[in-house]
Amino acid sequence: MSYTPTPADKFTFGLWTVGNMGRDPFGEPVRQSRSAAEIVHALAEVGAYGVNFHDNDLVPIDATAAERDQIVKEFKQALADTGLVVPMATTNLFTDPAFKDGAFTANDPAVRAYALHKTMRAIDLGVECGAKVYVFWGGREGVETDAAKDPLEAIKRFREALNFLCAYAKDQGYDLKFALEPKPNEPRGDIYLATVGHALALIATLDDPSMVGVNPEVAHEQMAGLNFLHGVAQAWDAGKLFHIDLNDQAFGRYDQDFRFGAVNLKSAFFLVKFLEEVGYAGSRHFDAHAYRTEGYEGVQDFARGCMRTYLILKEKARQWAADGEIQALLAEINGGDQSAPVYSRAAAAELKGRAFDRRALGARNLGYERLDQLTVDLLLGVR
Ligand code: GCO
Ligand code: MN
Ligand code: MN
Repeated sequence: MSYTPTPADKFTFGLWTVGNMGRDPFGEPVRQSRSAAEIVHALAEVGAYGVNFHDNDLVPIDATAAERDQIVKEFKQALADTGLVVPMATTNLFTDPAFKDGAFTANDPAVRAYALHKTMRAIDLGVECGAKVYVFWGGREGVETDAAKDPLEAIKRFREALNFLCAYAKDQGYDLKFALEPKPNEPRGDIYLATVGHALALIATLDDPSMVGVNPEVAHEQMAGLNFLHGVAQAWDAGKLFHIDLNDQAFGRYDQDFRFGAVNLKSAFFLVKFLEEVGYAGSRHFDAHAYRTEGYEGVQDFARGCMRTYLILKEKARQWAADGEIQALLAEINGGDQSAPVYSRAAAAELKGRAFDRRALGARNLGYERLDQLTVDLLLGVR
């Protein structure tokens, strides 16, 4: 097994991830800035399939129309030279001070209007570069104090903005889907639409729910103390897994954005297993950063590592599915007639009248300890 990425793996990175210069709240950048074209070439070298961007990762916020066109031309040339594609694009609605109180949920209607203006232009840019998925991460859509904003009003404003932008994209004839990316906090004290579940509930209330799904991120659900796989499964069940942000994170820490699989290998395994087994066909997007200790050589090590770990775990998932002992245990665990009872008066009466051996049900040894250890053995390479 060489674990060499191919375009079929759909591995993507953001300009902002491999272009990240290592600035943090306590320290200045440790790496030089690189042009979008340089980043595209570096990604092609490590075998990535695609590159995603925020409007201002590519075009500076103050660029003139002529500068914009020149930058886009050079970027497209780099894509053509390397064969990389742009599956996803998004808007930076968080860096500029105008967005210090949020974008779509800001209390100032002029800020909300500016956010729509900026997003429509960023959608145009993304579509021009080939994007089919448009991500909404509401980094500043939140509060430090609930005295400042009515949460009901915030949800209403978010909904109105999404309805407006869905209508815009359709009116332009764009082949585009939207994906909401939930996060519980950072950079705001609390961010609205904190988890995958919150986002799914909002989507159901939109004018056209079919156009909007989610972009769950490993670190974000873990920051909320949640099981990422369960959120992803719920999104998949709802037909809403339009995109996914892969990275890693220790529970209870700051927003670490580590290399995929760097911390919670077992969770990463069950995630990869899930995505591969259900046949998720979207991008595997690594929204993570190299350690601040690294130069650009280390950034490439980081990018290679994300993809390599994914491919190793994919192979482990295949082994798990083909492992006789594991499968025998699973067959035992899932034995019996697993079909759900279909309601009828007769079926309900029969079920109500049925005698159960409650003690026997409670006394069964389920074998989950053995199953989990077999999984651990397999992951550690001794099976
Ligand atoms: C974060 C987010 C962002 C978004 C990006 C694309 O924690 O900063 O994950 O990286 O994914 O803005 O929408
Ligand atoms: Mn994140
Ligand atoms: Mn993300």
